[in-house]
Amino acid sequence: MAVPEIAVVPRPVSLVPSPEAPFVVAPDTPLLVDPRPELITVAVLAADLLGRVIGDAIEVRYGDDGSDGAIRLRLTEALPGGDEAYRLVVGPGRVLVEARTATGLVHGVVTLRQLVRHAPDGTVSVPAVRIEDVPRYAWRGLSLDVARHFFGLDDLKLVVGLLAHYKLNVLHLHLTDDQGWRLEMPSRPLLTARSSGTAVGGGPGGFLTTAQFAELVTYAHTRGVTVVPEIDVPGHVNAALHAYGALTPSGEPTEPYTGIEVGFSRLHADVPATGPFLADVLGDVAALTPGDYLHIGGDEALELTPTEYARLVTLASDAVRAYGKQVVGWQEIAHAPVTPGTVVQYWDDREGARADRDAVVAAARAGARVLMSPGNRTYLDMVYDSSTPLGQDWAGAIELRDAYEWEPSTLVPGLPTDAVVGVEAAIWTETIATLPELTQMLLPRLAAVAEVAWTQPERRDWPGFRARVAGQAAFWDRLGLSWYPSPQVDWR
Ligand code: TNX
Repeated sequence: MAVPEIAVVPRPVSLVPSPEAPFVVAPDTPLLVDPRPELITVAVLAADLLGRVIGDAIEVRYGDDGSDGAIRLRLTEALPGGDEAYRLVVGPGRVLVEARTATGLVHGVVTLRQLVRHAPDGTVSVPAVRIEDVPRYAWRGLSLDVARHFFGLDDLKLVVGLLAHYKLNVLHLHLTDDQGWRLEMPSRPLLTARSSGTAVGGGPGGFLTTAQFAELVTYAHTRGVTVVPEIDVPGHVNAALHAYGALTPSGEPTEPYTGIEVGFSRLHADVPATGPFLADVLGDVAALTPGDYLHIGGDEALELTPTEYARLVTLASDAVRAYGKQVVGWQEIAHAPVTPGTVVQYWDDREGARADRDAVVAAARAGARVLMSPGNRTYLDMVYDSSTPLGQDWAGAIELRDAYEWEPSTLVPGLPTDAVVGVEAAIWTETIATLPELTQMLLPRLAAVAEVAWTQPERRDWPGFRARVAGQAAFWDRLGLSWYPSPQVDWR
């Protein structure tokens, strides 16, 4: 099956090809915008994104002289849908991208970028089309574990670019775990001084300075992506216990950990240093984060009694809210008291976790929102099949079709449909140490999860996705990215 002439991923709400001639991109095709501050940033980004795919610099011009042959970005209130909606109209004489916000315009530019064609004679063109689009879910993310193996600012920027290309809007960073602490904490300098130089298997580790984190947040924001930092407590804390011995009952720091077991480390509710530690690190992270959400982890704290677990999750959640942020936590936090608005991230869909499932439904009925990250669909560190050299398989093998063909709203029986806030893929990095390894696991499955999150269920179908995603290979190749040529797709 050939790639359709117009192949957008994720699939838009409405896409009507026009019989008109395509828009031909000339070396001097300008990008026109009103000189409003919020538009200048998006125009510069658009010129960069389009310029790179077109293979020529695109000049931004402020104001609109009404001339033919231009690409226009325009803010308008007269568009159905919310802040992320956009409309893209391409005809022989013009390209018009309209949205209510800069983020909507970024989505439109990304769609435009996916439509660019290179003819053998060197002509660059965009087929005539009219596209109206708006996301299904407000939260469309990727959770990336930079604790087991560290990925630095340049790698993270590349990941943000991929997220934006598939209209994903959250980069959830798993910044702390047993093996390392990856974000400089002004109030607790020993966390990175003592616990950033380790990683799984004895790798070099590393950490983001506060300045690098701020740079990443801005870079992401420009591309419509919000960074949601995770400080994982009360389990997964060996890096903290190694840096600050006062957090252990004996007062002695623990040894560094470079293995891949989970569930053995823990905070202690009755250790006096615990409360101030949580207040300090969550305060630091809140101060560094303009976004509304902080993730407190809460997963796999296997050594705690339910009562002590609830005490510690409540302590962390109260601190997050005191700093003006909303709480996100893995599904286990549903066993602790959950305040309305809290986002519970559903991940373990196995038989053994049915008690969590019931607790998640109860929390949602009490006002929590649920983020869907089922391990057997969206955990992109799972192998593709038994021949995949990297990854784990505790949640099963996930081929491309498995990542695509599932429905978030009916996954958890009894969950109110409107409790689902979105879909987030996750990639844990116990077995993944380099950027090529990372993108090999992300691509093509990230595109599948993005379509689950963005596209209405009645517009999704596997044969259609299978044909359209084949067109993405040229883009990954142009960026020099390593990706997995799933045998389920005819990549040609
Ligand atoms: C489970 S999913 C974990 C992580 C591991 C991952 C490996 C979750 C909330 N916890 O600690 O890295 O499995 O796939």
